[in-house]
Amino acid sequence: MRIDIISGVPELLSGPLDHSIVGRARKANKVDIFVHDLREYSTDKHHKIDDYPFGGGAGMVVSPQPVFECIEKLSAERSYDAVIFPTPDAIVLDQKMVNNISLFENIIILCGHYKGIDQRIRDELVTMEISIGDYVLSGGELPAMVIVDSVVRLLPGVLGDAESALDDSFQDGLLAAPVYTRPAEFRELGIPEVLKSGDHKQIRLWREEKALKLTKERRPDLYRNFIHKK
Ligand code: 6GU
Repeated sequence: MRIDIISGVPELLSGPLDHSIVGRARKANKVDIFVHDLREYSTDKHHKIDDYPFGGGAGMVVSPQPVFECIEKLSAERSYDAVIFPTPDAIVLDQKMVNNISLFENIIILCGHYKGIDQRIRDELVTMEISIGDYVLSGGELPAMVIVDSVVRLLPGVLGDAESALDDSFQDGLLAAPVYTRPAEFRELGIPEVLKSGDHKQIRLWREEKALKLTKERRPDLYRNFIHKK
């Protein structure tokens, strides 16, 4: 998979893309990720990428010129399965959408900043708009990293068998059961006996029971869905 990220603040992206699972996946060529500085595409003499909103109002709006030129340049080189725009006024990302995005070959993620982006960019270039939850962030860079991380970990060969994504919370529609590591006793705090039993069937049953209980308590919406699908 190839991911092109377009941003007016590319500095925000370097940490998350260079470390941990995403960083390793890039080094192992399981994914190609390129960051494009929107300012480099601006024809303005001060490399401006935004301007005042028509009709007035607070904040600046990302201009169409640099975004159109950047996306047109990329699109001339290969075809893209999706141009994703992270924005709070969109449907909220879930694991099913992440799974679908992970099947794409080439995607663009366009990070907006300030008050928003010129609507003509959304009308003409963006094919998928995604929110990461019902709260407001200052820009699209952190949401873009959320999308990249959630997608990259699903790509073939990125996670080892031991850390298989199929065991993730949400992959079966339930929250994950608690986990423990050594020591089995820490400051007089023990762990559930069954996890030390070596009885894999009992361990599986214990985890299923915990997952169901947690989901019912914390996410009744997911729980109802899970019960209905059964
Ligand atoms: Cl995708 N962008 C911004 N700026 N804020 C958000 C969001 C996205 N999702 C939730 N809040």
